[in-house]
Amino acid sequence: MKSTNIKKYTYGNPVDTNAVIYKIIEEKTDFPVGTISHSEDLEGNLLSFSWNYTMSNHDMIFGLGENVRGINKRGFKYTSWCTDTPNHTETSESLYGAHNFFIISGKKTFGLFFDTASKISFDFGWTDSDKLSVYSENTGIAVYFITAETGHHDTSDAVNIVRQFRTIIGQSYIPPFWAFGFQQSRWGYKTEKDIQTVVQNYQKLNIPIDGVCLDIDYMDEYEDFTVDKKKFPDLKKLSDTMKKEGIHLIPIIDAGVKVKKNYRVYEEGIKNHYFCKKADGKEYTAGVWPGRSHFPDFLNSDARKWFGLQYKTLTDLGIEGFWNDMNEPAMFYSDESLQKSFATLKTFENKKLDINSFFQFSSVSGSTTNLLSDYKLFYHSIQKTDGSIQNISHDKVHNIFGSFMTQAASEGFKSFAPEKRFLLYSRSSCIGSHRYGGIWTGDNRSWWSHLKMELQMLPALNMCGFLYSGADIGGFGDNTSRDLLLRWIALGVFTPLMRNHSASGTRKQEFYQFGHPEDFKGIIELRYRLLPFIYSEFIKAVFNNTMLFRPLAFDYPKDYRACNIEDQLMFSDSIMIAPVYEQNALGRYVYLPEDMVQVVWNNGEVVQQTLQQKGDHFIEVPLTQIIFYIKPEKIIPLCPKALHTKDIRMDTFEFLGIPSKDASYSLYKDDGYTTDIHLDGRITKLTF
Ligand code: MIG
Repeated sequence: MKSTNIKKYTYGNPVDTNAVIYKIIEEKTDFPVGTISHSEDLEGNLLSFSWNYTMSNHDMIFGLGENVRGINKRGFKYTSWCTDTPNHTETSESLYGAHNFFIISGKKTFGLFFDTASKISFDFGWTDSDKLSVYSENTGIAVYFITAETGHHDTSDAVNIVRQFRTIIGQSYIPPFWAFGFQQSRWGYKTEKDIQTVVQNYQKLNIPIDGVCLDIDYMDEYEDFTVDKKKFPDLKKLSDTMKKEGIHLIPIIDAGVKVKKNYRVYEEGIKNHYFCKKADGKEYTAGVWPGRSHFPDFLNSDARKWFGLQYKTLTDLGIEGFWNDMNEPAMFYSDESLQKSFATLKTFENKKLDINSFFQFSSVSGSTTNLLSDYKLFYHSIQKTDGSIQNISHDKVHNIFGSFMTQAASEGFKSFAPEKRFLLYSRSSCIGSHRYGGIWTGDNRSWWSHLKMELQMLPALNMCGFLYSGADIGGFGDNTSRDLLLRWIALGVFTPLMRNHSASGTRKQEFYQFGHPEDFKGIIELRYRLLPFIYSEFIKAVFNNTMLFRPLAFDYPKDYRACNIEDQLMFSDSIMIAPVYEQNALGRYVYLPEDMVQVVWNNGEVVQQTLQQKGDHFIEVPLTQIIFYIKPEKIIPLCPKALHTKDIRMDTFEFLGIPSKDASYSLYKDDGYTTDIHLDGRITKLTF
């Protein structure tokens, strides 16, 4: 790609992460901003790399995708190291993804993408308030420096920089239309009967729904691509019947393959050397849900192709959507880590423990999970473009493992059903996998702070190409509460992935488990009535490389107040959302950066539309309500009520916004199912 605004600099020998699909000529000059220092070994591999930059007082930092803390990421430190971290809090430095793109906005505005498969850390003024530093080691790194084009028509330099970045990383994944419907999930649905009961309960209450997830219990002994016949005697029949009623079943696939004689997937993987191996050439074994397991080498194209084809065993049963789990990869224990633990435990035996040694002792058995020492023990075989094979230890490519599992599934679908769109979302991800699937943001908790965290994370995910995404609504771990769930779906109305999911052992979280389920119904109904709009905006964002969710700073760069708003988001080019994220809140303060139409949705209908003036307002928001804002010149189409996406009608609309003869909406329509997707000729202009 010819661009004077994107410059690429390479240090060491980077492993191909498959993040950037446009070839950008490497610069030989010095890095244009800040200072880079790096050292290499004799083979040119990176030993260390750092970039240091002095920030100006008002510089803000946006990006880094899936991470804790605010929309403006300044003041804390973050580490890209894909981690199974169900108990994360606001001081957790690593979550499930590795999304190394951010924008510094202020005195100088530019974007940076640190393209590496390995660990990298970002200190955004944590150690020293005006110092920004990025540190990495291992093999190599490509750094992309992006500045805004002159004379662009975007609302801000940040929007323009994101557009350029998204162009070089390639088009984001598009799921089928039904995937924009509501999905109900729980780790704990064990049998066909459980699934039918969930669906019946939703149907009884006339709450719209389009999907139910199957968690690990549908499998036979947690073996990938098997079905437990005792619990699901005829999955094909179940799936077909459900589909007729407008419900898709969405099974989970885990990264680890059970070590078990005569289990086909295991045997094929062994025979063809598709699993990751140790230095001694034996398959690496770690304990995950199936017990002792091997990990497919997703970085090896033959293994990847093989694994991708396995999904056919389930698509042959009528399945059209999947979620990929445990692909950081999470490891509960390994032979090695257990041995070490046992050995250490022995040293405590028959000793009189004092308080220090007691605490050392009690931490030993819990210290076997996700160890760097384990990640160093197994290898990937990557076919290089010149035909040679590169064997590389996992720790050096850790952050792309989950991403390449997503790619495996996607390439599988493409090979056996090239014209069909499948739903796919993954727990672990890296920039690059945004082209192959969506993500959910991993295990969260039924905490108000995690609702707010999702709100603040959404624009950063969009910057990095992840458009089909969302958090576990209601919270995965811990017991949810009715008010938290209601507030959370009020945000979920706008997230492309809208899924209620919870962990086994927690309070049941389906909407019918609470009093007055009609309150939930009223909110889900808004989602369905907005779907033609949400879908149109999603597709436009994919093709135009724009963000569905933006910080106000991106739309009102000259408005100092707007730039510092941390709890409101722009959605598409017409809406501003201001979710409530606090317990027992009567409502909240909202800042309007310009005059906007306030829409009040209550109990399944629009009850008020009023023009509100630029400035600060306190709005009361009862639990049954969603309040959002439309820009004055915009109108939003609402389709008639529907219980499933298949029943959504795109021929009659009501409109939200101020009626005027000039107002129109550009609706995108397609079949929702095939991979034939393009904007040309598919846009209808809707007017009042
Ligand atoms: O160690 O399959 O994030 O959504 O319900 C837990 C059981 C494994 C983690 C996933 C979660 C899923 C759960 N899995």
